[in-house]
Amino acid sequence: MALTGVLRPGHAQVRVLDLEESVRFYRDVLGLVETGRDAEGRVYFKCWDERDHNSYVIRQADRAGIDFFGFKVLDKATLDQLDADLQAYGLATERIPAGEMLETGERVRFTLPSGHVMELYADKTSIGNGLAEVNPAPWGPQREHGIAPVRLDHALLYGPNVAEVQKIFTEVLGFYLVERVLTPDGEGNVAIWLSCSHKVHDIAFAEYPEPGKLHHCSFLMESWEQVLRAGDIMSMNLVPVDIGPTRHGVTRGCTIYAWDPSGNRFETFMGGYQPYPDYGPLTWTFDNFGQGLDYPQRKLHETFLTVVS
Ligand code: M3P
Ligand code: FE
Repeated sequence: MALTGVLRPGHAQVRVLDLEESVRFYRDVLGLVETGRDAEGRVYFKCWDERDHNSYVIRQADRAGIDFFGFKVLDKATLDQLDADLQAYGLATERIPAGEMLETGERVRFTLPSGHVMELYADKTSIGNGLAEVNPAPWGPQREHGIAPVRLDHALLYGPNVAEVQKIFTEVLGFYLVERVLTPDGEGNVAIWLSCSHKVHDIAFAEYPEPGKLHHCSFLMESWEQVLRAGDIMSMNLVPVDIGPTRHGVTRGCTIYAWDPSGNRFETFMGGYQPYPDYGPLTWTFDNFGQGLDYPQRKLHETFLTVVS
């Protein structure tokens, strides 16, 4: 098997200002599947075609933003090895016991120099996608409720020390650099897109003075038509849209950025290409950042640089 180590983005825990309003938004407008609530009051969701119990967890708080972002790794031996590797690299790690999140095994938690809390875990209960495992239908009723993305695809996080973050992902966690936007002097990167798979990004970072900020969590749609339909559903529900529908030059992803009721940006997205680890990174110069963000309009939208949660 070629896919080992870190498999994929597994979960994000995001803060919301009004829990029940947010549940209605994520369940009925974004069309996630509610899978549970815990004693702390957190509400758990998954996308319809994900099999593990949860991928997006919300918690009520007095400010929006992201608590942590977690990656699923192949197995327990991989988890222990990556924990040791992170410590050998000089990062402090912490073990969160199994069951602290519903249906989720032990997690290894660490904080990046960008201020973001990351987690690795090997186990989360598979509850399936509602379709049979023998002679399955291609989709079921859950795909028809709200926007209904197929999976949590990636996140873009804003914070300081992106060069150090890149080293941790590429030298310890087995990711590779897919694309980057250079600083105006061309000496460093203002933003990086990293993959642990055949996807164009599993996580991305942009340089920003304040640590630990969320730019967006991204949800995968199956087609451009489904992205446009997502835009229709956003407008029917008066969801504030930030950018799009359009195409990013970076990653070639077709996108809409919009905000949840608490001001957490999310993305409905499809497309891109399929990179391999032996491809060198694609580079965007700072003067083409606008094309990187919004290829048709060639516009470096102000909100992209300044609005985070
Ligand atoms: C993405 C994404 C740039 C933004 C690109 C964004 C270059 O690829 O998935 O959100 O500004
Ligand atoms: Fe994105």
